[in-house]
Amino acid sequence: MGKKVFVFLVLVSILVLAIDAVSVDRLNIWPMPMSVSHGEHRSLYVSKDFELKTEGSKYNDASGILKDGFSRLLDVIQVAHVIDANFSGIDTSVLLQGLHVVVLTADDELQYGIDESYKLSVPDSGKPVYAHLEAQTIYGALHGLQTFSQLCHFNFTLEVIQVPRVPWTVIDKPRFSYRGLLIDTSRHYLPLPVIKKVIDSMAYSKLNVLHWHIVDTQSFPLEIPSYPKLWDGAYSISERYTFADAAEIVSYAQRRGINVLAEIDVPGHALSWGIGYPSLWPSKNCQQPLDVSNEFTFKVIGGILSDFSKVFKFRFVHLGGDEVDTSCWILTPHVRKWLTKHSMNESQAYQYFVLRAQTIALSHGYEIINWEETFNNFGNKLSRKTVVHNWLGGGVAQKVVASGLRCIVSNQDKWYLDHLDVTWQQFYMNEPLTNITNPKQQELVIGGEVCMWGEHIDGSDIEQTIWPRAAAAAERLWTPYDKLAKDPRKVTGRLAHFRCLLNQRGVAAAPVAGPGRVAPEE
Ligand code: CP6
Repeated sequence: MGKKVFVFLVLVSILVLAIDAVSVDRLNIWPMPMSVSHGEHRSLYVSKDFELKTEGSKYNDASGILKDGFSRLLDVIQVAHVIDANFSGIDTSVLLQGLHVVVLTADDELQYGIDESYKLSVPDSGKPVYAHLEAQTIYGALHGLQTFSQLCHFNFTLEVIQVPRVPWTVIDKPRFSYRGLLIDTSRHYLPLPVIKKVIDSMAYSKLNVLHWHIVDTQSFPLEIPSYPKLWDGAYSISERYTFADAAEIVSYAQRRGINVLAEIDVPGHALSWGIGYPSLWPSKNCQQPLDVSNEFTFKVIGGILSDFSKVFKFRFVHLGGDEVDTSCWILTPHVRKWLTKHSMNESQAYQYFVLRAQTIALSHGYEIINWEETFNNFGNKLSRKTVVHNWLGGGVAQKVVASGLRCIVSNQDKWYLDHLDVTWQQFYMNEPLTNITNPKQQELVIGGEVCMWGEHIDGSDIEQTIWPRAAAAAERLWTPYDKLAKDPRKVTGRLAHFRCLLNQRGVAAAPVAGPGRVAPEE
């Protein structure tokens, strides 16, 4: 590169910087980190040979999680598009040569409550210049890579990727350990590539639990090796997941720092179980709830949970327990007889069922998540290892934590993605600790989850139904309370930017605002 060209480049950079000063004026990081500081006037340019260094890490990356994460980073910041940039003549002090990642924990076990913190810095000088990322765990480091990707901007004039406003220091960790998204593969089958894409997009907004509502009344798409006729309840032979598919999803998610929470919703929401094993139905006319009087019911639950424990390594399993209508139990003669023999009424039988399922899950090493009706009906009987999953509107979280149990928040009027009329602003403003002031009780709210129930969506529109609203909740769950906007209008522009980022990365996120562009003051 000649001297003239270089001078021209510098002039153009100054111009671009002037434009940037206006257009990159706000911090476009989503979710907002705990602490961010940056410079004003200087940019670095990402070298086309941008490399990963790992000296000093205890973590040896035998599984390649970091290497793959770094390679995805290069993809999303579109390093490959910098085909014309020939930096050979340029001062290397403005070139970012790579990222030095130090991970302090050797193992790569992903589990509830692991350390997800990271510290990211991009200096404004050095010879050569490296960005630094330090994390306790590989999964904290992956969050740091996501943040770094959001500091990178494609500069259309220079056709380079730049990190504006160096130096950067980001210190970050999540507010809540459980940041979930529910998908429902019973109401509509979701092909594996669709699920994987949902997992990719979760990682962009630092969500960390994929709650897989696998089966329900409408279909049973998953192969269960112990009871191979269960997936006779699938819609068709092509709308099924093999057990190996499930393992593949778990591994795909784990490599992106995302836990998979498997659910079997019992005793209601389980009609499809009886397609392959009709004796799970109380009778032909009473196909749910599952037959509480039949020992086979609990053998099947035991078989499923035993199989689950081989692939779903998350500490929790979800046992549902919601919307149980027991009325046809008493209309079924052999069930009624059984109830009389055991001196149980219907609601006692519901309790017996849920508690027995809990005991089976505990015997396979799981802690349990149950929908809130179980707490509302017999909260004091639930295992102390239960996490109560809120969804109704009654503000149950307050009561759950007062009773000493843990809670996950998903109120249907605020965090149900299938409610299309709920805006991203309402998602953003849903505060999990509403009316919970005691710090000990606050700790029992382990997080929250947005729910993409599948009655009215499938692979064709799941992305734009989830995004950008799930991202609004993701910030609520990640960012420290005092850094959250009190008025969602303050974050419209930044969310619009994140939504655009999702679009660039191939995720069909819907628009954030109404017609036209987002006003600069928003
Ligand atoms: N399926 C299951 C559902 C719902 C629940 N459980 C649900 C209920 C009401 C609304 C949306 C979803 N479709 N198994 C409740 C937890 Cl509005």
